[in-house]
This record gives sequence, C-alpha cells and structure tokens, in this order.
Amino acid sequence: MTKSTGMESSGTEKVIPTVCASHCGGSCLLKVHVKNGVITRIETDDAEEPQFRGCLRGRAYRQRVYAPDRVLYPQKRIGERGEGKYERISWDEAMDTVIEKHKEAMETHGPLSILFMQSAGDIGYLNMFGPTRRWLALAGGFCEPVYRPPEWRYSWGVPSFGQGCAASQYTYGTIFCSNTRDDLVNSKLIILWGWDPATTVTGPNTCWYLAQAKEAGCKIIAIDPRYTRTAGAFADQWIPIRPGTDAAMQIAMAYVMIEENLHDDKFLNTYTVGFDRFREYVLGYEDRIPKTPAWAESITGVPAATIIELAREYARTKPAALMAGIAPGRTAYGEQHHRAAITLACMTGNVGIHGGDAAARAWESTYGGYPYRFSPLMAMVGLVPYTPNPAQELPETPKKLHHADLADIITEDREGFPDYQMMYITHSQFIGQHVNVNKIVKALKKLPFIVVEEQFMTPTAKFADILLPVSTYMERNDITTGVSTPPFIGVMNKVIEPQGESKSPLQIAADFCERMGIPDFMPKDEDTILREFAQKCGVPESGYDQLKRDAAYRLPHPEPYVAFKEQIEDLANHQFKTPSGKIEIYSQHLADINDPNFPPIPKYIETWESRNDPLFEKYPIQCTSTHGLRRQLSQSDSLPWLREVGRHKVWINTTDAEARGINDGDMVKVFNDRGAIIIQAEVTERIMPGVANIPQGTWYDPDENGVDRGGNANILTSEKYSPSGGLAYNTHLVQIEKL
Ligand SMILES: Nc1nc2c(c(=O)[nH]1)N[C@H]1C(S)=C(S)[C@@H](COP(=O)(O)OP(=O)(O)OC[C@H]3O[C@@H](n4cnc5c(=O)[nH]c(N)nc54)[C@H](O)[C@@H]3O)O[C@H]1N2
Ligand SMILES: Nc1nc2c(c(=O)[nH]1)N[C@H]1C(S)=C(S)[C@@H](COP(=O)(O)OP(=O)(O)OC[C@H]3O[C@@H](n4cnc5c(=O)[nH]c(N)nc54)[C@H](O)[C@@H]3O)O[C@H]1N2
Ligand code: SF4
Ligand SMILES: [Mo]
Repeated sequence: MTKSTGMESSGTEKVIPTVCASHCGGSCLLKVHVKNGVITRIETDDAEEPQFRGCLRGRAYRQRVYAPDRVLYPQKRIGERGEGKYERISWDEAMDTVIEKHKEAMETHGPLSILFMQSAGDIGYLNMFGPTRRWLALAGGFCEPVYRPPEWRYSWGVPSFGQGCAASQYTYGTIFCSNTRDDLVNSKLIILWGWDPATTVTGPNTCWYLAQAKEAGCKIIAIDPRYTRTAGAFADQWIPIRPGTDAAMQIAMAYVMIEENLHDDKFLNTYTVGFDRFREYVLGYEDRIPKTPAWAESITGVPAATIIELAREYARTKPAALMAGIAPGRTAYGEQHHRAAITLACMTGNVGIHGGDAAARAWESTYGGYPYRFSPLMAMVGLVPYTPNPAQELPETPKKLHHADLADIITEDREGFPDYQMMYITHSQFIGQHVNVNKIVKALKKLPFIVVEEQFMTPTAKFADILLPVSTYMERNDITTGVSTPPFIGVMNKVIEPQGESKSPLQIAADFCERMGIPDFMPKDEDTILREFAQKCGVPESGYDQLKRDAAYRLPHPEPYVAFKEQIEDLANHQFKTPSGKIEIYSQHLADINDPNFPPIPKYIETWESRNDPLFEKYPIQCTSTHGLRRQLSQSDSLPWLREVGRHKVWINTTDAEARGINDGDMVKVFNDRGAIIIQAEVTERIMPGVANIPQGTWYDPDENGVDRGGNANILTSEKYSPSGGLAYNTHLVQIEKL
C-alpha cells in the first residue's frame, strides 16, 4: 500500500481524505484518489496506531458511488407500487408535484396527515434528516412516527436499542454510560455478552484494544447463541445461550453471588438504591421461586455449573468488564437484560473504575458518546436549526403512537389516528429494516401519496410516487463525531461533484423552502455552520484548516475515559442523574408507570414466541437476525464487490439440519405466519441447536406468491414491541424446510 498523508497530487490524481459516514459506528478515515473528477480508488489510514482504519464496506464505496442502480434523476412512478417502473422527470416537475400534494393534504386533512418517516442512512450531521424535518415543520407541521406516552419519563420507541436506552436512563439517569475502548486494556476479564465487534465495528479500534487486552493476559468470554467472529479471534470460552433469556442467566449469577457472599456490599450501600428488593426477588421471597442456576439452566440452556463458574469468576476477578450487547436487548423485554447486567456490575463494584464497565450498553451509538455527549435530539436533527413541529400542539395529536403499529393503523383506518394523505420517507429503508415487512407493504399500497429521497432503487424507493435523487457523502461536505477511541472529530470532504442530478438533503430542503416561499431556511452558510460546530466539539479556530486537510482532528485524550468515575470517587459532589442521586436498582419511576412487563427491579420475563409458547410446536426454531458483514444495515447490498464476501445464508445447527434433511448449501424456506423467505442454508456448529440466524438487511424481492427471494429477515419479525418501545428483532419463532 502506498504511504500517503493528507492531500497530495500525482499527475492529475489527487488524494482527498474524508471520513466514511455510513451508519455503522465507524466514521473511519478514507483516502480517496480522484482523477479528472472521478474516484479511481480508495485507501484508508495507514499512519501510526491507533488508526482510524476503514473496513471493506468503506473501501468499496467507489462501487457504490458509481453503481448502476443509483437513483440519479427525479423519477415519477408509472407502474404499480413496488414494481419499480419509473419515468425520468425534471426537478421542477418533481417539486411542483410534491408541493401540490402537500398543499392538498394540509388543506383537506391538516398537518397530521403528513407522515414523516426517517432513519439514519448516513450520519453526517448536516445532511441527516434535520433539513427535511425543518422544512416540513416550517411548512406547517407533520406527524412524527412516534409519540411517547405521557407517563414515560425518558426516550420511548427507539427501534435500534430502545430497551438499552430506557434501562440505562431509569438506572443511571443517562444514556451515556460507556468507557472509551482503550480502557478495555485495563480489564482482567471481558465478557462479550451478545456483542460481535469484529463484525459490527461499533467504534473504530474496538478490536485493536481487545487484542491488546488479550495480549496482556485478559480472559475473554463470549455469551452468544452463535460462535461469532469476535469469539473466534479473542474468546477463551464460548457460552451458547438461548435468545431472549439473558436476564435469567444474569439473575442466577446474582443468586450465586448472594448465596456465596461474593457481592460488594459497600458499593451497593454507597452508590445504589433498592438492592434489598432485588435480593428478595432473587432468593424467591417475592414469588417463591429462588432464581437458582438450575432454574436458569432450564430457561437459558446454559448448564448450571457454567453459570456458577462465571458468577464466581466475574465476582472475583477485578477489574472486569461486562459488555452488555444491544442485541440481547433487541428482544421482547430486553430492558431486563440491560437492567440485570447493570445490577451485576454494581454487585461486583465494576462501575466507574478503570478496567470495569457500567454494563449498560456495549455500544452507545454512532453519535453522542464521549466526549461529545450530544442530546439524542441534537444528534438527530444535526446542525440545522431546530424548529418545533407545530402539529405536535394540536388536540388531535395522538397521545401514543408507535411506528411498529403504523402498518395496522393505516390498513385498518384505525380511529384516533390521523388519516394519512402523504408519507415523506428519507434516510430510511422502511420496507426491509422495519418489523413485519408484509404488513408494511400492504399499508404502503394504500397510502395516497409517497415521496422517497434515496440514493438507490431500494425496495422502499420502489414504493415512491415521486423519487428524489440524493447525493452520497462523497459528493457533499459534512461533519461527524462518531464514537471512536481516541476521540476525533471528522469531516466528510466533498470529493466529487454530485452524480447525475442528485442533490444533498440540505439542498433539497432549501430548494423546497425557496419554491414554497418559506424564508430563512438556513440562516448561515455551510462553511460557517461546519466551522462553528467543529469549535463546539473542541477544534480550535486555528485547527479547522488542519481538520479539512486531514479529515480527522484528534482531540486530547490523556487517559482512557471511564463513565461515572466522578460519581464513584466523590458521590457527595457528583450525584447520579436519577431522582435518588444513586444508581437505581429499584426505580420508583418504573414503579409509578406500573407496567408488570417493565418492573421497578430487574426480573426475568419470558418473551412472547418463546420455547414455551404453543406456537413453538408449529415453529420450533428461535430466530435472530444479526448485522451483516457485507452491508451497513441494508446499504451496499447490491454491490458486487461486497457480495463476494459471502452469500446470504441462514445459519442452522447440524442437528436441526439433519432432522430436516438439510445439507450445507441447500436452498431452504424459512417461514412463520407472517411470511416466508427463500435462502441458502449454512449448516454449522457455530450456532446452538434450536436457534437460527439470518443476517438482516438484504433487499425484499417477492415472487408471484409473495415469498421473498431476497431473504429479508424482517418478513419473519413481529411488530410487537417491548415496553420501552424498542423493537424485538431477535424474538421470533420460525420453521425451516428444505426446498
Ligand atoms: N458490519 C456492520 N456493522 C454494523 C452494522 C451493520 O449493519 N453492519 N449496523 C450498525 C448498527 S445500526 C447497530 S445498531 C449495531 C448493532 O450491533 P449489535 O446489536 O451488537 O449487532 P448484532 O449483529 O445484531 O448482534 C450481536 C450479537 O448478538 C447475538 N445475539 C442476538 N440475540 C441474542 C440474545 O438474545 N442473547 C445473546 N446473548 N446474544 C444475542 C448475535 O448472535 C450477535 O453475535 O451495529 C452497527 N455496526
Ligand atoms: N431483522 C432486523 N432488522 C433490523 C435490525 C436487526 O437487528 N434485525 N436492526 C435495526 C437497526 S439497529 C437499525 S439502526 C435499523 C436501520 O434502518 P434504516 O436506517 O432504515 O437502514 P438503512 O439500510 O441504513 O437505510 C437507510 C437508507 O438511507 C439511504 N441513504 C443514505 N444516505 C442518505 C442520504 O443522505 N439521504 C437519504 N434520503 N437517504 C440516504 C441508504 O441508501 C439506505 O437505503 O434497522 C433495523 N432493522
Ligand atoms: S462502513 Fe463503517 S466501519 Fe466501514 S469504513 Fe465506513 S464507517 Fe468505517
Ligand atoms: Mo442500529
């Protein structure tokens, strides 16, 4: 690999550094070679460690920019919804049509009839969904896809890791509970509890620090239904566990610690409230069921002896980091996995110390972590001035609305909800990434008018009446913070001109405002906004040029950051942000909400579609859906280079395969009452018996019978959500048959 730093010229070739804005927790450095305005190749960081080294997906981005299925011009639908038949139109016609439909919906049904559906396609702060949101707000308002019920104090309805957010908010009073990854090197024991960073990255350099921890003699244990890439590279032990049962194992570990007096009473007395109530539950005083390792074995499939051994090991090895993955949380009642993990971290005194971990969420998010700590709102709306949504004040605004209910609400014309006339979709692969795709498809066929802003002809784009072409982060300037170690602020430099007639989300929103006569859409120019934001993030005025030149500006990071260190060292002056000022193992607020499925102390609650569900007879396999190596969510799925990484396969254990006459490589049908997919089988011992896994994110591609040949995992998932409104992507039963 050629060594190149910063912007260089060789002949007419330039190397422009930028950071990857893909929605995967990276923000890695890319060095983009450009010749005559065309990207010729992409390299990544090869400077001194720790590098911000891009992965296969970032480095394949050239193919993404020039992909044949990119949407380069505004399009008007000429076939049926979903068929993908479009006709090129001008921006003028596209915008006039959208404005006319918007006006009609506002006049006949009011702002709540305009449904705004967004997600996090790219994580550049200027070009997230903030601009679109602002113009829709300035134009009179819209219906949000989620309205939090009034009794909930904190976030509600976060699809990705809502259970983890709620658990940490009710227990620690904040969602910011992570150490920087370099602190892993100080651990003597790391428990990867449903976390596979060798695949999901979740912050650059995570594996670099895991490797150093291992070299320093740290023991690493993986608890996961699958033997993951991370387990293969780092773990000393793999403990397979049935999906959705993690809280049972954690509570049984607490039982062992209590029985053997291994817990840290001093820590619990000083920093927490409610341990006594938890103890009563664990020992069975509350419900006459002592939560013994044998009790947990029957639920989790993990041998009691293994649970006892791990409880002793975690209690006796200090410091130890229990890294509570968000995937075990992405289950029915997954809040309990996170709350129980936090309780174990408290029982072992591992909160707020180097080498420990608060055990809240192994991944905080693509934004908002140390040292920035932006409010989720700020991260969501980006750098665009925030405009309150006027529709939120209307008396008919629903008191509670969840995006997972939307399909039924639309299909059934449910009372008490808006009569949707228009849906505006941006940064979202709604048909594929959300639960129960077949229901969404049915609902979207019913809506009068749909606008989609997209880069690609995705399954969602094929439902647009008007499809607007969006540039990629290579074609616009932006800024991001990422969650990285060491922390840095990164910019996306505009590397090439927007392809075709694509525009940035910011430009599209500005153009709509101009055409609709809405003044003051952006009070400042792009460069000023980026400069000011960089300063807010700690880049000195004089450092901005260096930031633009190198794309990454490393912030001072003298030592690993440890969440809650201040509270643990000096509680009198640094209370936790909870009502009691302490870590709330018992939460009065949860007691007040009075939802038995989100109790005030952590409990094991059996999921729906569990092995004890009558449905288990018909669908005897628990299915999970992990984040795929060759995609960022559903992005890049059509790229040939990334397809070479491996075929899309369902993992199935050898015994389950044998019982069904399935051989490795066979095509199989995976199905339940919600739908069916066709997919290739990988018969492997790397997944435990009774469990299957389908990497999420392939593109929905139904045949004439409605069977998805794209193998999309969400054909099978249920729209039922957990009490915190988090989705339960890892809780569903299926059957698998050889084709
Ligand atoms: N390559 C790649 N990286 C990504 C993404 C991507 O799409 N591709 N997406 C990004 C995004 S948006 C997110 S939110 C994160 C997601 O990050 P994660 O949620 O951590 O990733 P997953 O792959 O869903 O799951 C991690 C592990 O949890 C296991 N698991 C599933 N269910 C259970 C369970 O009930 N119990 C236990 N113990 N383990 C379980 C899975 O087998 C898997 O090995 O990744 C980010 N990084
Ligand atoms: N079965 C299953 N499903 C899951 C999960 C799971 O674990 N299992 N995980 C869930 C998680 S954690 C997440 S975060 C969600 C993510 O769900 P989504 O955010 O809907 O997923 P993406 O595939 O990233 O879709 C974003 C789309 O935005 C487009 N895009 C990129 N940049 C831009 C831009 O600048 N403007 C516009 N308008 N569009 C742009 C991309 O081309 C892409 O099609 O998926 C969830 N879905
Ligand atoms: S896809 Fe994610 S991990 Fe890969 S280069 Fe981009 S930001 Fe980094
Ligand atoms: Mo996510």
